[in-house]
Amino acid sequence: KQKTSVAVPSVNCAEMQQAIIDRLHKGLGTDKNKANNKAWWNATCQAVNELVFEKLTQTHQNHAEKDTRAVNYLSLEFLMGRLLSNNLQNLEVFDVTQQALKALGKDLYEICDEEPDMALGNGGLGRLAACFIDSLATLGYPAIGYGIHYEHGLFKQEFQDGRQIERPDTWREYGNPWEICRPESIQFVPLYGYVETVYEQGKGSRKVWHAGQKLKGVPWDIPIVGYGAKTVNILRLWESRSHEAFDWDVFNAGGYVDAQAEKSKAETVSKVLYPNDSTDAGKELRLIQQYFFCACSVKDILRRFKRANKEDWSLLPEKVAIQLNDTHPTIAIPELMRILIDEEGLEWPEAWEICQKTFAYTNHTLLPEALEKWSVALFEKVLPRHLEIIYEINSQFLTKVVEKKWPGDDAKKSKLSVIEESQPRMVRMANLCVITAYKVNGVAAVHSELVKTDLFPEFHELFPTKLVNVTNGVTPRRWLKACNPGLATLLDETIGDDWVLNLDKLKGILPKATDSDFQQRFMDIKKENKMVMAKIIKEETDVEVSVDAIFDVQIKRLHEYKRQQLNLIHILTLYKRLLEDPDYDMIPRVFLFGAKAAPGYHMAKEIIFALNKIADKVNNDVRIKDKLKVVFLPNYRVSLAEKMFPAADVSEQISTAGLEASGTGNMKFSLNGALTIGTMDGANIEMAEEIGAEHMFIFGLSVEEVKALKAEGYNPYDYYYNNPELKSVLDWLDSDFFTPSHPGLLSDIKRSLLDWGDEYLCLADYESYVNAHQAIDTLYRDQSAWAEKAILNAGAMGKFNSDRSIEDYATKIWNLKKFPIT
Ligand code: 26Q
Repeated sequence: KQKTSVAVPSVNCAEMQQAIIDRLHKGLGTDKNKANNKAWWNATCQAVNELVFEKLTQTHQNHAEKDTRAVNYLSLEFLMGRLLSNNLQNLEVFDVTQQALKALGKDLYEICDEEPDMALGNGGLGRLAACFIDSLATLGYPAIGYGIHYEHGLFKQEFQDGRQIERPDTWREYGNPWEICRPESIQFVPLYGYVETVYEQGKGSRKVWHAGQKLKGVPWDIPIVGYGAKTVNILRLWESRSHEAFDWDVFNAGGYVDAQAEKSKAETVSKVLYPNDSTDAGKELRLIQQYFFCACSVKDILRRFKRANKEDWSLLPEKVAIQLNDTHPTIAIPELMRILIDEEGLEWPEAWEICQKTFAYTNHTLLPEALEKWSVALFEKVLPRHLEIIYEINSQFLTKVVEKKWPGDDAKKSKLSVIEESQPRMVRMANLCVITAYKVNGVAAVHSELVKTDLFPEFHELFPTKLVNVTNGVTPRRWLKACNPGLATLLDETIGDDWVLNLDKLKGILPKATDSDFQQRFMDIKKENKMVMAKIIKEETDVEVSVDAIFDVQIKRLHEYKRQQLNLIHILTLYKRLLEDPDYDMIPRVFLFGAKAAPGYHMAKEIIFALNKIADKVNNDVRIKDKLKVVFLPNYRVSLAEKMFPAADVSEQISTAGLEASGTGNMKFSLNGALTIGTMDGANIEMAEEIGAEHMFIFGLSVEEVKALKAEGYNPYDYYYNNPELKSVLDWLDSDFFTPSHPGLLSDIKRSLLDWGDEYLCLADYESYVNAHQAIDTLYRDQSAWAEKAILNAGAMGKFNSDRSIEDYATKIWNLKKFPIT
């Protein structure tokens, strides 16, 4: 097939060589004989930047000139991973650069491995934001990502005697070639203090917030190169510094030391990413982080708007869409109200109308404990004026909207109120979002339905067109083309190379699913990827694994609802069978895990510990003849994920039905030719629609069955006593078999599954999970049948690409038009 892509490399090999050498000399003050790989990496990045900055300026000028409508994506997290290989891909200069470096005696893959991950996110939500800004740039939409320039991203994970230890992440320790500081766009952010009501003759009153502290926000821009490199958007990350002039008052009052203390306090605001991927109860610093970056971003948006539109505020909703990535940036709503009313002098009704037309909100969770709440007292202390505004929004909503619909119904009012009348009183951020936003979306079809029926049913009655669905997707540039060059090349040769921009083209391989030549090539690529992985496993954990084994992979944050513990008890089941019958007939399996636990999440850490202890035992047990291996790779992160997805045979997507909003790893696995063992949850359901459920290993209770079982009263002991194999495996955890001379170290896992109620129904799904694994074993014995299904999986992933998600947002929510760069 011919090449269908449009762009030609903007540089040739000789020019790229020269550019890299130049950057070594002029940018880094070294030369090719002295430079280490880090320096080569840095020089290569700088050479790439010369291509990027040109397009960045072009894009910026185009957008500014035409004052186009743009979307502003506000997110506390952008889990970018590495940028060099991605930028090379998107600029379509990867091959040229590889040749250039080769001529200089360097290997591009090794150079790329020098880059520290930009881990400014926890997991799914943060990685989704990163995929979305890639797609926005690729599709040519005017967009800015706004976030925090954390000095330390998500902690680095190490294991000590099987237990997780957290170490600080230092991605920026020696600078970062991708970011540009923009001191010309700094902003100042007030905090604390009190609100004064100022009465003016004939004009009524106005509010003045006298802040007790002010922070300086310094923007760092990361260029986001779209594939084909026509549009280069930016990710703008705010770093907090002290507001010198403000602190000088302290200084001049003789408080030199106090002023220094103020300075380091200000700098803590952007110091570290909170490592929880569900709410971290009420930490003041987290609220300040949220307000700090929202205030900087809203001011930045308004500055740009004013430059083009003077003060015609009614135009704001036409020019600006603000997307809130979960409730974390909700404070942007009262902040916009505050600026419009207190600083720009608008009346409440007009300001409120503008806000309602500007904000949209994405919900990512149904877990009740993950719905964000802040105590009223904390709000009053940190953001007194915002609390007043929230009270006013709430009071108007309750009297004008809820009272109209349900007159005299106080129960409805207290349920829908932004203020929860608990002890202490709390501000419910999700309610504020749903009341204000013109659209609210869930992230997969089933999740969006549950948002309507279970999470916000009354809001759905009040605003029947507000709640919509946009199913998540992943960028095929990073998650196929860059991470799996073998498969990408096979696709290029089979269906042409424009699948990268139009993933529906993958359908083109479906007719090849039964073609034995194609099957062979597909499986050979998988085997090569497994060999790369096996080498990493050996280096990282000293465990030897065979690439003839099934690589069965579960990689995601550690959470009880994601049910790594169900995987664990299945592993114990196989191990027990092997010990009882050394000839037990099974295809060798390698169970691979990668997961970080929130540092304060006890049970998650216990599960990591247990898996590591089981791994020690299993991997060193000669009796089972290498039929079983368990590997927990430390420090799971984007760059490691890029090596694991392409090497997987089996994808574990086993959350309790109704609890995983979407999942996005599930898509990456399938795209790279792994088969899914999964529940009917999140996007798994839509994947089954696209692939055909018969080509997946679906097991377990459905959402409806989960509800029914919980309603009738679930008792895990019923399953324990009725299934002797399950009972023996759970009892095993009480022994000292896995923790010699320390019985009971793994008992909490058993207790959580029995005495503490097994909230996530592991025992209810156990039997059907074990059977699904049996079916995997059976299918794998027929390599051709396996290959056929793997191909059918990859070929059906067209829908799950983030370009489609972004087109959905653009049409259903943002009303955004593409903007061709000239
Ligand atoms: C909130 C308050 C205080 C501290 C931390 C947090 C916090 C941080 C991160 C709460 C939640 C998160 C992250 C949530 C998340 O990643 N959700 C996942 O989003 C994915 C993208 O939509 C979905 O695919 C997953 O199903 C969902 O779990």
